Amino acid sequence: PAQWTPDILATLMFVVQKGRILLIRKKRGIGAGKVNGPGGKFEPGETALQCVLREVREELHIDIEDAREMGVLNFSFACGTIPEIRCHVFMATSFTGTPTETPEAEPFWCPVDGIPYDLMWQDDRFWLPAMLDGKRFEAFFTFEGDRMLEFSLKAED
Ligand code: 6OG
Repeated sequence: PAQWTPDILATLMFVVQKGRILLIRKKRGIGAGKVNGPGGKFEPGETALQCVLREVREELHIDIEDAREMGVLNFSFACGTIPEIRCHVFMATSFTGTPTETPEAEPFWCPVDGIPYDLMWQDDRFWLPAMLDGKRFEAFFTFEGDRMLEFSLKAED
């Protein structure tokens, strides 16, 4: 939908290094208890890149060196009381510091061929494999609570 405008702007970061991906168990906020990448909501005046670098620093105490924006995820919720979210998704291969547990997130490395999709938001299995193949993408998802109702995805060939 071309005229769709989100209530919340957010970001996600996936660091991939030596066949492994850096994921978190999210301890609070939207999706607490789920596995995801680090990330979060924009602060006023921030760009997507500034937001994702700040969020990764706050959540894991590392500084990303080569962030690349790969795609955009748009989430709407059927109940209408949860705000609609547009999420800019980044990848990187290089960072400084050591991924450290914080009150927001518990980091862990996972083989890229063993991503625990059953512990993640239901949309991730549809776009994360394409992104890991280097494809750019945009997708729209409708959720009812935790349950994905429908989606459309455009990814590069
Ligand atoms: P904070 O509460 O941490 O910002 N997020 C989602 N990620 C996926 N993969 N699927 C969803 O399906 C999501 N809804 C939200 C975006 C929220 C964080 O949670 C992500 C942000 O990184 C509905 O400030």
